[in-house]
Order: sequence, then C-alpha cells, then structure tokens
Amino acid sequence: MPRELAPAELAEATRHHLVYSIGKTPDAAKLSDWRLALSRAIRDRIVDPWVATTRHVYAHDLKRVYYLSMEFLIGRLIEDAVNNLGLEPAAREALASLGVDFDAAMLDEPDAALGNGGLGRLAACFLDSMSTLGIAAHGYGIRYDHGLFRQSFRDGWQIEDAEDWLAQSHPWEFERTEAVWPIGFGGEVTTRDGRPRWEPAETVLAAAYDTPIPGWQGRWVNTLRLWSAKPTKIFDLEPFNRGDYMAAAAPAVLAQTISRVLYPDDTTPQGKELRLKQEYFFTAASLRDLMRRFFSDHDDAGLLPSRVAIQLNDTHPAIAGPELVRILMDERGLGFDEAFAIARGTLHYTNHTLMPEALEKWPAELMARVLPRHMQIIERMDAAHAAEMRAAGRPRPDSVGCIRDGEVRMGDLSFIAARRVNGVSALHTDLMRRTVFRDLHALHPDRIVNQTNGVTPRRWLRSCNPKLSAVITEAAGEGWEADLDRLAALGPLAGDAAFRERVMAAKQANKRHLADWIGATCGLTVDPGAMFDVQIKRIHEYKRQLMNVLELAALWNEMRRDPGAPVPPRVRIFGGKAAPGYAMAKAIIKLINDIGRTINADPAMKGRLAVVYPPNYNVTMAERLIPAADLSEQISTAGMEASGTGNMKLAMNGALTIGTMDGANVEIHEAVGADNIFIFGLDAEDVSRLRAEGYDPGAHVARSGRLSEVVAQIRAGVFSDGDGERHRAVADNLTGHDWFMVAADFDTYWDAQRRVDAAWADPNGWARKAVLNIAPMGRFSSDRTIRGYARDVWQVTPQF
Ligand code: CRA
Repeated sequence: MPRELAPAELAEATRHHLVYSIGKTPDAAKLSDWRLALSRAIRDRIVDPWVATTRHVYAHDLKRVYYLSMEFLIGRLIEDAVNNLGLEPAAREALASLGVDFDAAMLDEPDAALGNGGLGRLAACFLDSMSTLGIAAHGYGIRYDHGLFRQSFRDGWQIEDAEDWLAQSHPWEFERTEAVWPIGFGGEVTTRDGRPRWEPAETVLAAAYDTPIPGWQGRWVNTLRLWSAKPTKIFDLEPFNRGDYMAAAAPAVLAQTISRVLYPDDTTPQGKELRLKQEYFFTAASLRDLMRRFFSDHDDAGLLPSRVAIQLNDTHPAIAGPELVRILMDERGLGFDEAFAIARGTLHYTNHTLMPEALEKWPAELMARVLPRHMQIIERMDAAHAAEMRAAGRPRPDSVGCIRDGEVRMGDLSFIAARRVNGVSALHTDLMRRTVFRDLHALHPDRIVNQTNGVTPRRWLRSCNPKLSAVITEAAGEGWEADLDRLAALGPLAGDAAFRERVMAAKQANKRHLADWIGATCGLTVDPGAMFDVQIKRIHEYKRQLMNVLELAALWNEMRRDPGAPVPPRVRIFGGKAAPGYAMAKAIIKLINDIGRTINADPAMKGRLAVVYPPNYNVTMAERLIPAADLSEQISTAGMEASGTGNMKLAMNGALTIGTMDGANVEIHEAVGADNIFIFGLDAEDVSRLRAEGYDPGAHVARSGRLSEVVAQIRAGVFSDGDGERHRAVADNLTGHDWFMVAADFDTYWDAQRRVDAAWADPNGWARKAVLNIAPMGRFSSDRTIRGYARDVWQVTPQF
C-alpha cells in the first residue's frame, strides 16, 4: 500500500502539475486542466509500486500471463486510480481547497471506449482483478485513435459520430519509443539457406503505449500495452520534392488506417481486409514483445509453456498460433513439430459466442495474400492435427478443419492451437461442447473448461455505488472489496427491518440522483418513487429489446383501458447502441423512441408510466444507471447470450432480475434462489426443439390478444404519426420470421412482468429480495473468475 497522502500534499502536487506539466496558472485553469493536473499527481503515486511490481516479477521469474484482446472497454481511468489507491477523500479535499468540484472533475475525463460491449468490458474487469490478485500480467491491445462511435438520436433514429477520446491529452499512458516493432503484410515467401523466409510487401511500425493498472490498494501494478500503428517513414522525399504531395504521403496512409478506429460490431464478424490487418498487427507486435522478454532471461524455447500463458480473447487474436510457430521456426530455427508443441502448451482460447455466423472466417485467398507465410503454417498445423488424430485411432470427421470451402476458420484454428478452451458461463460451456465444438470436443474431451464471467466489485459496487457500499461495510466489515464472498454476511440481515431500510435508503438516494440527471439531460420528469426498470446493453435482436418495448406498448393499452388498475408506477429505461450497419437493430431503436414518445405524451400516463432512452450509453452512464435500478431486464432468447455481465452488475447493486434461463442468468437464479428472481420463457432446449419442429411466429402472435393488438397498432401507425409503413420491416419480421422467438415468449414475459408488479406492491418483500440478491454475489466477482483461470488454465499462483 503506498503511503498515506495528506490532502494538502495532494493539493500541492496538483497545483505543481497544473503549472509545470499542463502549463496553466490556477486563475486561468479550466476544469479539464485541473483534472489533468490531478491525474498526473495521482499517476505519480502509481509509478513506484509499478516499478516494484516489475522488479518483483523479474527477480522471482514469475510465470507471466498475456491477455490478448482487440477490445478493452476501460472507461475513465481516474476512477480506478482514485478508488484503488483509496485516495478519494484526499482528492476531494485537495480539489475543494483549490476551488474545484471533485465530482465534476471525475466526470470530465472522456471514457476510453476501446470496445463494443461485454467482451471488451470483461477484459477491463480482468485487468483490475489480475492486478488485485497479484498475477504477473500484461494486457495487449490496440490504441485506437477513435473508440466506439458517439450515439445521438435525430427524430428517434440513431446517428453515429466519430468518438475522439485522444482530442485532449491522455494523462495515464507512457509512450515507449524504444518498444517499436516492424509488422509486415503481403509479399511472398522465399527460401534462403533451406529456411522459408517471408518478405512482406508493406511494413508498418507498432509503437507501444503503456498504461499502469493498479490493483486494489495499489499493492500490485500491471501494464496495459496498447499498440499504435506508425509509418516506417513519414513520407517519400523524392515525390515530395517533385511536388507530388499525395504520393509522398502514401507510406503513412496504411499505417494511419490500421489503428485509426474500432470496428463497431460485437457479435457479427467483419470479413474485411483491414480488420484482418488490425488483428495481425496487434497480435504480431504483442508476440514479438513477449518473446523478447522471454528470451531476455531464458535460452531454451522449450521452457515457454512453463513461463508464459497467452490468453486469446475470442478468435480475434487467433493468428497468434501460426505467428508463434513462425517465430519459433523461421526466426529461431526450431522444427515444426517442436514449434507446434510449444504453441499448444502456451496458448489458450476463450469463446464468447455460439452464434455460428459470428465465428470468424476469412477467405483463404485473402489470408494467403495478406499473410502468405501464415497460410502455409495454418495448412501445416491443420494437416498435423489430422495426422495426429488418425494415428491415435480417432480420425477427424469432415466437419473439423481449419480450412473448409475456401475459408480459414478461426474457431477451429484456435481450438487446435490451444491447451485450454473455455466458455464464459456453465450453460454456454455446455452448449459449446454439444454444438459448435461438438466434434472437436469429442477428439479432445479434456480441453474445454468453464470459467463463468465476473465483474470487478471495485468499479461496479464500491466506486459507482458509495451509498450501498457504506451499508455493506457496516454489515460485512472493511475489506469486502477484495473478498466479495463476505457479502454473504448480508443474507441473515434480510430479515432485519432496520437493515433493509438502510439498503433501500441507499437505493432511493441513487434513484433521486438519477432522476435529477434524467431531468437535466432528457428533459423528462420522473418520479423516484416509481420502479426503475432497466435494459442496458448493445441493441441486438437476440437480446430482445423488441419484446420489452412490445410489452411496454401492451401495458400502455391495458392502463388506458382500465385507468383504475393497480399498476405500480414504472420508469422504463433503455440504453445501448446498434452497430451502424445493423438495419434491424436501428429500426428497433426508432420503434422504442416512437413508442416512448407516444407514452410520454399521454397525459393519462403522467406519474404512472414513463420511457427514458438517453443516447450514448457507455461505461460512465452504466455507473449512473446500475446503482439506481430496481429491475434488471435479461430477456435474451435462451441459448444466445453466452454469459452477460450487466446481469451481474445489476444484481450486485440490489436490482431484481426478470430474465430467461440463458447465459449466467442460470447461475444467478441458482445463487439467489427461485423466490428472488423472475424467470420466464423457453429454455435453450425448448428453443432448439421448436426451431427443429418448424416455428410459426404468426400463430403465436394470433394466439396472443395483447401482442396482436400492439402489432396491429404498429401497422396502423399509432406510434408513428399515422405512418403505417415506418415500422413495417419490424412487424413483418415478427410475424413472418422471428428467429429470436419474441412471439413465442411474449405472453410468459407479460405474466412475469405482472409477477414483478405484485412483488413491488409489497415494499418489505421487495427489499428482502433485493438484499438476498446482493448477498450471494461474491461468486460473480471477476476475482473469482481470474482465480479460476489462474488455476485451471494458466497454472499460475496469485500473490494475494
Ligand atoms: N457480446 C457475449 O455475447 C458475454 C461477453 C463476454 C459476448 C456476452 O454474453 O458476456 O461476450 N460475446 O464474455 C462476444 O462479444 C464475440 O462475442 C459479447 O460481449
């Protein structure tokens, strides 16, 4: 733990940085100048423990973990730093003495939105946990100039604008001009001295930027190393001198494109050449970097599996397999068999989605053109695997193989190149074994393991919900932030009226705070006494925001028909972005906004039903919404949501879940007990059976009076100023196709919502359930997840 810091000392350090790092005087400083100065002052406190961690790891030759991820959705870093170093009181007082509002300064930092959703945020939670547990780890990714787009609504339609988090200086990173790797693309493979030699046609430089990641109490500080692409030469002088400025700049163009922008899709793959180049760019740079570190104190490549564990976050870094084999063969002179064996002892792969269309595939022609040497190695790895299986008397069925029908299949490649393959919830892992990886699992029955996702309680409880955290500290004692199983102490207190009151008072305060923010940003007055019902996540058909908004419309119909009905007041809140190219998701956004506008404009709904959809949902907005939520909507089609992590954050903050038996909902149900969660709908087996039998959505719509009425209203333009065409694509899809079975689950969802209403009508009972949701959440800490990876996958021992 770094030594205590007095507020006066921190104020002085901040003032010093304001003048000497930012170049401003206090009288001229803006809020962002103060925030940057404070960040520098805090960063200074991280550097010594960072150096100490690095020394410790070298001195003890600890096995290192490398987490390779295309996405790190880290949000605001000042928050992790202040929180994990325990500096909040000092920083608050220091800024106050300088005449600056601490909360405003914290919110001034732009989110680092280098990710799309769950997968990227999981990577960020894992960084926090690896540092908290004292695991020698590096995160490796891309320093995108522009993170996930900024969302706004125009007439209720989503508009996307480029995000610009680096417009202001980013105070947390250290540029490492010495850590620069040339990364090649294209060209050809020749042979020299009997060895294959790849001669790329173009080369860019990967330049390292390091961000220190302090764990809880700053005991351990790991590194997130992000790569930025730079040209090998800034421009060609010869064309420049001729006056051909465009040609002169050509070498810079590829480089600047590679790390320019995050692809804004989550579970849909991008078969684009630039995406493949991004993937190779950061994977190759990371491998060279970690191999240099390894060979700086080992001579024998055979030691790699015992000293290094590499985790591939989905298939995006799957090219690591062939790249590692290439380095060992072409640069270190090992034979193929030995190189492949080393790779298979070192690499591990996490799968995050079962949707078959989401598993990455590349045209073999593209792979051979962009990465000709890797294509040869992929063929060789695949053939070696096939031969091995034959020799073992378990020949591969035709369904297995890295190259099929002119495509390179990154899922199979990752599987055959990995020592362990894991799913992200018990259900998902089970389905992996039975569906997408069935045949590979039969060949390697010990390879697939489960590691249910988790979230860091430091950010998702301690920092975003200080009020509830204080109540928890009273009940569970200090230190639960790094030992979340201690929340179990709350269980017996669920029957204690005074304790329940304290928990609900914290919730109420958070709701008032959110209501003020909704008033200020959306211009809507909402009653903090109403039930706050939230669905916050990417907009996707399988997540079924559509089912939510259809039920909302049906509820509106019911409330208009029977104005005296005892329906508890609700505020239904949506948050989330649609991929810019995903037309159906964007149509659903428009429908939500249209239905919302209609309901909000109905005077009869005043104080009874309101719809809120603030634009540009991001990590910071999640931190506002989650502590104030009463109800958590986790209503995906069963079998589709690999895990979900928002479900865990919401339950941890005392929201009750309405959900299907999907992803980690299954484990949340098990943890909180059937009385404290609202489960409904088809399960994963029902869904696949119904699909196999031939699902007829029209029949389900016809059978449901409520759903039929809403569909008829949509078609009649009730929510769209009489324009019956506007939402036609959505309505037609629902009645004619409905792959995600909204119609089949609609009525049971309606019934579950009415059970929610009934439960809300008993405030004591609701409060009891809320406490019983928080108490068993220890198992959803990402510390538990990372201990699992350390034990079952990486074979490393956490220091703490
Ligand atoms: N979209 C899954 O869909 C899961 C996260 C993290 C996802 C979520 O259910 O919680 O990963 N899958 O494991 C994904 O990105 C490429 O697949 C997600 O975030």
